[in-house]
Amino acid sequence: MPDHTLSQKLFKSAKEVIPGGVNSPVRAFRNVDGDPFFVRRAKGSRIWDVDGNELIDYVGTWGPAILGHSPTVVIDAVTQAAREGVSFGIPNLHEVEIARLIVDWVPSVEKVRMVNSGTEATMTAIRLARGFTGRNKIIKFEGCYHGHVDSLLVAAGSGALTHGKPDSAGVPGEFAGLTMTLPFNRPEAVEQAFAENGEDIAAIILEPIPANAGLIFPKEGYLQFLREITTKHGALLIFDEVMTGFRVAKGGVQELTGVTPDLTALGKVIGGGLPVGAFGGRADIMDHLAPDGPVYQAGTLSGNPLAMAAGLAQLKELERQNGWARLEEIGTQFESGVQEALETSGLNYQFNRVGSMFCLFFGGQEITNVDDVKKCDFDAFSRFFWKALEAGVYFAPSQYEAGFISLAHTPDDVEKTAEVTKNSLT
Ligand code: KE4
Repeated sequence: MPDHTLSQKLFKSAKEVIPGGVNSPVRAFRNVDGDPFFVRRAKGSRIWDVDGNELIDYVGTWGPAILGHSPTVVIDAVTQAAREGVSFGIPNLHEVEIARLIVDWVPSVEKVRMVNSGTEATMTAIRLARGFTGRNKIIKFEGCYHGHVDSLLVAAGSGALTHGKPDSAGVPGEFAGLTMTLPFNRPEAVEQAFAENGEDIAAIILEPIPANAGLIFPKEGYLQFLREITTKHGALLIFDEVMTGFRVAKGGVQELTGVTPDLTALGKVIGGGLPVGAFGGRADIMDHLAPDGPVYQAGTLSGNPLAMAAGLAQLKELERQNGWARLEEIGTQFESGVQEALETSGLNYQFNRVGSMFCLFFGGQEITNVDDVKKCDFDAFSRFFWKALEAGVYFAPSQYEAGFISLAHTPDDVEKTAEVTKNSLT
């Protein structure tokens, strides 16, 4: 059994001064009924905890580490930028460069604004949709997580789902009442919502490939259906690509599927590991933002030069390496290893993967939305998680999270992971 003495000491101390001992709930390992380890450092596909245990990491700081941890190009870019100034609060060239890159890469984005988290991105996209349409109601889907935005912490995924509290305390009923939460992959539910509320609905927001209730695929034609019904009723379609943006393809899900939203929220990969989010879309909508338009949004550290330099370095390196093709290669090897492990175990668990994002569902049922995920065997998941961790492989500590492969994961890493998976399945 790996030694976790120092992690345990740190966690005890952390809980005295930080709620739950963590700065984000999912890190508390509650879904796997255990205590978290504390990290000392991370490089490439590996992390080392404070007790010296080395782990192959498939969480990748929840998505940003697409090149692997602490990529040299990012460290060099941030170091160079820091020498010229760590924060300005004044327009700077990095902001223009990353905005142009996003506009070039993401099909639906004509203008973009940088913020500091995915939550800020989705929160502002919602406000902008309401300001642009003059309507108040929003549709979201059960199990989709869009950050801790008051109006979207209704039947949310990720940590909210992990902790069995998909509706947060502290969100007034008046806020939640403006959010309709529907089952994903059920067009009839959306048709009914528009039939009953049509002209009051400002927007639909969704993760086009939900990855906060595991990894769930939209049924054939579903995204196009959402595009058509929102257009028909004068509502906006918002893709929350904080997780999928720049990861599943250069232009995200909207490039993969050809379905073009009106607004897109971005985050994670875009910051190279530093705090960055962004939202963008049609220029006629984005021009409603202050200082030109009536919808207010602001941020002291928005466009921070270090964060912009990190994001630019990461995105350019991803393109230079033709990262998406390589991630597909590594992902394919990873998937065949998992499928072989499942065959050996005789378990008919469901394995979903798109590029470098994956989820192993501990159940044989078809997975079409979060209701199906809730039928998984969470005890079996927890046993698997701990056995894999003890064997040196760190998967996301919740059945409701996706896993991430990076360009730093080697064929040997993937081969070892397949072996560990085979030995950890029970
Ligand atoms: P942040 O505010 O955490 O940067 O982004 C919120 C967010 C928005 N949209 C999607 C699709 C997201 O996945 C997220 C955040 N993802 C979680 C992991 N499932 C972050 C991990 C955490 O909460 O600690």
